[in-house]
Amino acid sequence: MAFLLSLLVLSGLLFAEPHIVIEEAWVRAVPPVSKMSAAFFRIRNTGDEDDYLIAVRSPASRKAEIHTTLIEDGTMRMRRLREVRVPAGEAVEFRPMGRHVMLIDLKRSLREGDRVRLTLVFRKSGEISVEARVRKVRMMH
Ligand SMILES: [Cu+2]
Repeated sequence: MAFLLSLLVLSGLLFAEPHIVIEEAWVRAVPPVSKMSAAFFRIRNTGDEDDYLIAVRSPASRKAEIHTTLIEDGTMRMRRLREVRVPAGEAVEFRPMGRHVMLIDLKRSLREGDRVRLTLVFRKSGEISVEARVRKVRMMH
């Protein structure tokens, strides 16, 4: 019985799992006085099970939060998300005016061309780190 159970668990691991790839990661360049910036990327799940982005860390800032952008009464607002589902076989975009990672309390300036390490934490896939390129844009979020 125990053998059968472990076989079932093993086959579950072998045949149903998320496979996460982070593409086109970049961070918005900000003036040296700024204490906040935002990071963007695409999360692709080529596996056959959903996964969830639950946290992000970066050595560039003391805090990083997952946000979404909404228009309420004609005003752009941001709301913190507890997690973002990445469905099996699909891709989720983080981009200006939409979902983004807010880098809060920056430890260093972010100039165009710099590289910033982002560590994305997934419920099933664990931690995945990428090097994001700093780019200049006009939009705020
Ligand atoms: Cu934000």
